[in-house]
Formats: sequence, C-alpha cells, structure tokens
Amino acid sequence: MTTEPVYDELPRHGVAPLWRYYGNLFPAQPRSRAVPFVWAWHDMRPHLLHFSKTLSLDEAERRVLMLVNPALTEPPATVNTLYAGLQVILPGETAQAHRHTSNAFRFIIEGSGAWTTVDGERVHMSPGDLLLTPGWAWHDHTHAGDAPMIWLDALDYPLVNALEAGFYEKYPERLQPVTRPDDAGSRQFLHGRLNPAWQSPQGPNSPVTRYTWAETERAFDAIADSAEGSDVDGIVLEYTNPWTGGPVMPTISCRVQKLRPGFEGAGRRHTASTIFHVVRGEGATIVDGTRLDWAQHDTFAVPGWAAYRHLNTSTSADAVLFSYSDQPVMNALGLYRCEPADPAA
Ligand code: GTQ
Repeated sequence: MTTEPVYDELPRHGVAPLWRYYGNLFPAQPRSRAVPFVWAWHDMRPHLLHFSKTLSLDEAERRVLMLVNPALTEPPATVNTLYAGLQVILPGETAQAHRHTSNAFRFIIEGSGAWTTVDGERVHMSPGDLLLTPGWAWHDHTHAGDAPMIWLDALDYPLVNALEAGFYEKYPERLQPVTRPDDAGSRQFLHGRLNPAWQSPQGPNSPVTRYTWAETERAFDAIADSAEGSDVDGIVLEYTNPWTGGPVMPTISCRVQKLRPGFEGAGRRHTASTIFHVVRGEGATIVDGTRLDWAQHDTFAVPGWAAYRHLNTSTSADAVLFSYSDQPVMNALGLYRCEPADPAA
C-alpha cells in the first residue's frame, strides 16, 4: 500500500479513503467474528456450585457464569447479537428486583421450588420450562425449594447495546409486590387457540410468561405418529406468541426439536445466529468443519452464516435441543437468508 503523505493527513480531518476499506465493509458474504463453541455442563456445574458457596447475592446482583464466545470477549457475548449465562440460586435466597430494556428469558435446567416475579406475577420454574422476561419488565427471583436451582439465562443485550438502546433501573426495594395470580400469563394463554378475548395485545412480546415442559411434551406426543419433520432439524417446534403466531419476542425466536435415534441432518446456513441447549440425549453438530460433541445440559454456539448439521449419535434414544436465534431481527430488517450448505468434516 502506498504511503503518500496526503494519506496521513486524512484522519485528522475525519475522512478516510473508501477504496482502502471497501472489501471489508462490503464482504461478498458475512464472516461472523463468533466461533463455534460448546460449554460442557460437567465443567460448568462444579463452578456454579463453588460460587453458590463463596459468593452471596448481596455481593452479586445475579450469580451467573456468562458463556463467553472465545472470539467475542469485549464486550462479552455468546454469539454476535445474543448472550447465554448459567445462573444458580440457593434455597432461601432472593435476587434484587430490576429491569432493563434487553429482552430476557430463562430455560430451567435443574431444581424446583423457585419462581421469578415478572411485573407483579409469580412465574414458577420446573426443568424444561421457558420463562419470558420481556424488556423493561420488573423481575426478581426467589427460591423456596431445598436444593440449588440452576437455569440458562438468555438476553439480547449484545444487540440492544450495539443499537445504543440499553436502559437499566433498580427497583427501590429488594422484591416487587405480587399483584397478579401466580402463573396467570401462562394459564390464560395455555391453549394458544383459545385466548382471553377481553384482552388486547400489549407490546411486541408474547403474553405467555411460562411455556411449561409438560406442554412441550404434549405437543411432541400429539404429533409423534405423523410428524415427518425437517431433513435439517428433525421434529422442530417454534414457541409462539398467541397474539401473532410469530416469535415469542421481537428479537428472539425460541424453538425445541427432537432428533430421532441415529438422525443425520442435512446441512444448512442462515444469517441468524443461534444458541443451542441440550435438553436430553447426546450427539454432535458439525459447524464449518468443526465438530461440536454435546451431551445433556451442554450449551453450544452456531455463528451466523456458518454451515451446520446435527447428528444424534445414539441409536436408541431421542435427542432434544432447545434453541434461540435472532431470526426475528433478520426477518424484520429484510436480512434473513437461508440456504443448503455442507459444513464438511
Ligand atoms: O436474572 O435478571 O444472566 O439481569 C444477566 C442479566 C440474568 C437476571 C443474567 C440479568 C439476569
């Protein structure tokens, strides 16, 4: 590259020569900075239990280990737009009420007897449940059970902060008052096809506060005899907003999929970035030539536009994956692209 003196003068004037940046600014196709990665449950759980003994919830507002993509450390994120963390709370503990504009949800891994209160409603937790905490909703956590409670946290703060739209507020007391019946949001909309007609949609989020694992199992069982599923995803279900039939949050789509024993998925890539969590079973996902082996309660990252395919390595048991992606954002902005692709290896 020539270094004519005139180039040195440009930054001082706040200008730059486009011709020297063009290829990076307008790549032929996306190259995610994120890398494919697995966070193994057997490595995470001992660390969570360690901090549950050594760190109080007065010292930390939330006791969470962030799942940081090795290529996205500053600011930390799991994939380009989304975050995952593992949170532990002990019997008798409470976690301070607060709210933020980032949308959040929890997917419960282990334990019972805890709830999160979201805008005045206690939402109870059981393994496999998906609990929504829409942006700007007050939320605090309470654990009344008798063993540690662990869940996966998901937030869209990497996106919200990139958009410079992050706000945060602490509630003036530790816990907010309870003003609605327990689990009202999930009970009123449980059926999805029989919705309370005296209510009208409020905001862009699903009114369902808790998608129970029992409902998910019922949905799988109900279609078990006839579902062909997809060659890429197996029997895949999307959690929906009963008002719209669309994704549960404006920025995040949540899905759950069953891979039959020996399933060998077709390869695909899409612009959406995805985080997977293994509900049960064992298998592998090949991502751009990297093999991510996974087992129950592991979490793994598939960057946007990476080619990937799923394998269920068991010949006798189903594998079940929960996942979330930024596909609603891609769709809303006209940026969603999806095509068959071979991840090789
Ligand atoms: O439980 O409210 O993992 O505010 C990150 C930010 C959990 C929470 C996280 C949060 C929370």
